[in-house]
Formats: sequence, structure tokens, C-alpha cells
Amino acid sequence: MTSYFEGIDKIKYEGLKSDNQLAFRWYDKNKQVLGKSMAEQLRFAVCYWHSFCWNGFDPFGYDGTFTRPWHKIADVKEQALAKADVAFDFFTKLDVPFYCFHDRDVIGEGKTPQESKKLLWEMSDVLAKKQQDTGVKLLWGTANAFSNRRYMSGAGTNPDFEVFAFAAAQIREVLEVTHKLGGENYVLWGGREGYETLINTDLKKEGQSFGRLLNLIVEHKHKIGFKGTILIEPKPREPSKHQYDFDVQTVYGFLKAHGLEKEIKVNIEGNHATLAGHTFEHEIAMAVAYDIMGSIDMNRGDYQCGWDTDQFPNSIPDTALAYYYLMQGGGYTTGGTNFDAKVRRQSIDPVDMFYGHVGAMDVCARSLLIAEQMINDGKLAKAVSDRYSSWNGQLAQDTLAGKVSLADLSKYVLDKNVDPAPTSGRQEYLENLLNQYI
Ligand code: XLS
Ligand code: NI
Ligand code: NI
Repeated sequence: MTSYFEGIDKIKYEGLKSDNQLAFRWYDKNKQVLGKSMAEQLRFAVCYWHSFCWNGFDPFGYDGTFTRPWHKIADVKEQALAKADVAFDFFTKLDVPFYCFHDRDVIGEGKTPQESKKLLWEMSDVLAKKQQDTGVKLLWGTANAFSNRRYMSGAGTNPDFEVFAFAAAQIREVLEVTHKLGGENYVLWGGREGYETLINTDLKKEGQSFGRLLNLIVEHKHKIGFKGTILIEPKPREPSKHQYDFDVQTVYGFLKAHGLEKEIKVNIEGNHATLAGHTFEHEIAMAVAYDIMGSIDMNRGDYQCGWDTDQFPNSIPDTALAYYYLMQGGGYTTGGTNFDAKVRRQSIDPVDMFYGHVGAMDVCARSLLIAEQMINDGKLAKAVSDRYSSWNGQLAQDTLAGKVSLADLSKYVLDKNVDPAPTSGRQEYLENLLNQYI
């Protein structure tokens, strides 16, 4: 069998002297960084959908621009097999430890729920064999509960109970298949869990049914003994006008409201953060602060476009800050760095898929090294802790512990004639310090 990536060898680390664009200059998988190898810290994953399912279509170019041979295969099973061959060939040549998929990426949907279930389970045997042969592991699986027209008004938040039940049944299969394949996480991205217009929407009801669905998933996870992490991937909109899982802080509030804050964590995507009006590192730092940091969908948006362009990361300062906050929180446990990114639709050659991923892996590796320096140096962290040092005093500690009343604080201020002296936030100094690491 000839490879779709004929002529491209396994990508290797060649270091800074190399100008080979099909080699890593920074990603040296065995290099030790903050106590682990780079491979173990970064836990790279390639996603199935952007590289092997998308054909380069956009709203003005329905037919797509790519001519991937497997897209022309009409038979569902044959197409799935051909696609899996290419996918695992790519993962192996790129030398990534993980991959991610939606159920409908790995094999198309059947005519009935029963047929779909059968197809997915058959395909899971193929994937299990490929994982065994290549050593590539599953970072996470997810159910596509947004593409089919039945999901136009949502899955877990659909006004029609039948759709809710359908989604629940679909998620059950994908969760079990993920478990069977040794998946380390299970992701829920609710692309249509939101609304288009409030005038046909019952917000409260949709929140209740979505909360119920999450509880059902968590119950089932424990029932089948799945040890991975359930992750919600926040995004503020697109395709919904307004999505309920807006950002990390909103998701935390929702989890808390449904008693799930110890059960579910977040999968944070760079481009979703910026769509929500935040930086990537804001979302990561927020998740670390609330103890719900799970995994990352690594990509970037476009500074001028307000949509999810899913471009490969290429800004080292931005990515370095993302890893700095991730590593400050202890790094990944079950999560990883999944490239939820795609080449541009004019990048039609097989080799372009390598350029996209290889460059992105190097950006991440270099950023991780910068984060390591920042952490070992400790100057930034010290500046922050110094800024809050007055909270170490007894009265402040008692206040946090709930032992002090408003009247006590008032007495303290009045008795002592407290007159706080403002201190500089040192933003420019710290920005300059940051640039020294880059
Ligand atoms: C879309 C999301 C999606 C999820 C998986 O914007 O990023 O690709 O990661 O369903
Ligand atoms: Ni994503
Ligand atoms: Ni996205």
C-alpha cells in the first residue's frame, strides 16, 4: 500500500542547527523539563476531524478544496478503514503519543441508531488494533451531537425530549467506546447547547435538562468504571448565537449549581478563549484557580476575524504564558495538548498537514522551555505573592477564615485610623521581565 504521505519520513528532532522544516528544532521528546520528559509534559494529540474529515469546504465553497482520496469512497466502512490507515500513518510519522476523535469522524452514521451503534463498535476494534500496533493512545473521545439536523436546536438542551434521549444514547456508546480504547478523558463540547433567539427559548428548562444529562454521564462513567476525566469545552458562540458553556468561569458556576464541580473539568481551547473576550492564559489560570483544569485544545484565532479559525499556534509569547499558568498549576494529569487546528483551505498538499503540526509542536516545546525558566526563576511569582503579602497578617487570615465580622473590621479601621498607602502594580516592569524570558 502506498502511503498518502509518500516521501515524508518520520519527523525527528534535529535541533537549532537544522533548517529542515520537516524536523523538530525545539521538540526533543526525551529532554527533561520540570521533572518530566517533554513528551510527558506536552502530551501532544492530533485531532481526527480537521485533518482527516474536513475537505476544505467553507460557506462559499461547498465542494471543498482538498482532494483526499478516502473522501471519494462511498461505502461507509471502506471509507472509515482507508481514513484510519491515513490517520495512523500520520500520527506515527509525526511521532505524537495521542489522538482524539468524534464518533462520526471515525465512521459515518448508520440509517438507524442500531446500525450506527454497530458501525461504531466494529470500528472500535479496528482502532484498538491500530493503537496496539502503533503505540498511539487515545487522549479523548467525544460524541458529535451537533452536525446532524436532529441537533439543530441542541442535544442536552433540545426542547424535544426525543432528541435529548437520542443524544444520551449516542453519548453512552461513545463513552463506552472511549473506555474500551483506554481513552484518558471524555469531552463534551456543546456547540448547539445554546440558543438563537430568546423569544422561543426557556432558559431555565434548558439549564435543567443539560444539568441532568451531565449527571447521567457522570453516573454512567462510574458504573462502567471509566477512570478518565469528563471534560466540558467552553465556547461562547458559534454555531449557537449564545452558548451556555460560555467560558471557564461560567462552566464552573454551572457545575456548582448541579453538584458536579468535583466530577467534571474543562478542556480549554485557545481560540474559544479569545472569542469569549479573554486571553488563553486567563482561561487556564481560572481553571487552575477553581481546580477544574483538564486539557487543552491548542489553536489560535485570527486577530481580525471574530470566528473560530482554528489556526495552528504560532505566537511564542502567547503560548509561553499559557504553559506558564498550566505548569504553575502542576501541569496535566489526564489532559494533553490536542491540536484542534487545521491547515488553511489553500494548503492542499499532504505535506502541509506536517508543516502545520511540526511548527506548532515546536512553538509549544519552545514555550514550555520558556515557562520552565519563568518558574525556576520565580521572579514573576514572587512579584505576585509580594503584592498580596498583607494578607498574611493575623487579622487578614482571620477574616478569610470567617472569624471576623464587618463590625470588627470597622473597629480596626477606626481605632487604628487606617490610611492605606497605594503601591505600584509595576505592570511595565513585569512586562519587561516577561520579555526577557522570550
Ligand atoms: C469546536 C470545538 C470542537 C471540539 C470537539 O469549535 O473546538 O472541535 O473540540 O467537539
Ligand atoms: Ni475544540
Ligand atoms: Ni473550536
